[in-house]
This record gives sequence, C-alpha cells and structure tokens, in this order.
Amino acid sequence: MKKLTYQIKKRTSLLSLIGSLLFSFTAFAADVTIEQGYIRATIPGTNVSSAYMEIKNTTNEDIVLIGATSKVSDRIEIHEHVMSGEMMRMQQREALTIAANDQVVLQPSGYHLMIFNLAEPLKVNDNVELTLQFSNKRDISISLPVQSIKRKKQKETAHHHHH
Ligand SMILES: [Cu+2]
Repeated sequence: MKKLTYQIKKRTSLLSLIGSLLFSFTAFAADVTIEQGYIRATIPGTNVSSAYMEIKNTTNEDIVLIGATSKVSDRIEIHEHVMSGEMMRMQQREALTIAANDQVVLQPSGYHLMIFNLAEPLKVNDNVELTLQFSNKRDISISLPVQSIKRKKQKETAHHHHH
C-alpha cells in the first residue's frame, strides 16, 4: 500500500514537472494582431456605438479578452448577440477567449465591444483609440476608424447587370 502511494506521488510530480517545462518553452511574444477594426458612427440621438475587429492569436496559448478602455467612454463592455426565442438580443460577456493559434471575429450580429456613455458623437473618418485588456495583463492599444453602418442590401443590389 505504501509503495503504491509513493508511485502515484512520483508520477504526479513528474507530470507537473513536464507541465512546467512545456509552459516555460511557450513563447510569450506578443503575436496577437488586430485586423479589420472599425467603430460604428453614432446614430443621431444615441450615445452608444460598437467596435468590431478580428483578433488573431498566433501564440501557443489561449488569450482572454477581459475588457477595453478608451478616452471616449467610461463604459465599454464585451457583448454577444444571442437568440431569445425569435428575437436577437445582446448580452454581456465577462470575457472572450481567443484560443491558441486561432482567431475570433467581432462583427455585427455577433461579438462586439459595446461602447456606452459617449460624450460626443463619433463621426465617419474620426479615429478612436482603444485599449484592449487581456487576462495576461498585456494590453493592446489600437486606433480604429469610424465607419457608417454597413448596408449589405446595397451590396446585393449591386449585382444587377448593365449592358
Ligand atoms: Cu451590445
């Protein structure tokens, strides 16, 4: 009985040793890139907006987005759209994990950064500085252009042929 306990302990410590070795080999280089980012122009009469982007994680570790800050707002939340019956509604997420060597797309009707309490309207061609906060305490600052709401319908009607 004593022998068995010893063996188990030995195996556990060996595993944790291997684990910590693997951990230390993993690169911590800031191979996290933000692409295709933009912020929606404010709809007149409102003081909210949303930010969209692709977050690419080329590290071998999952990273976790836990929030964002900006001078233009004191309240930015991570949101997602979920179906509630037949209605699409937004709900807040505490965090958003970008798996190792993977990417997450923040886009209309999906994940987005919800920006509340805008002191001033965001106008097309403005640029907004945003700092993304990750659980590993590595912040990433980005500058996002303000764009008007993209209208898919206009793109679709552009398929008409003109001879
Ligand atoms: Cu939202």
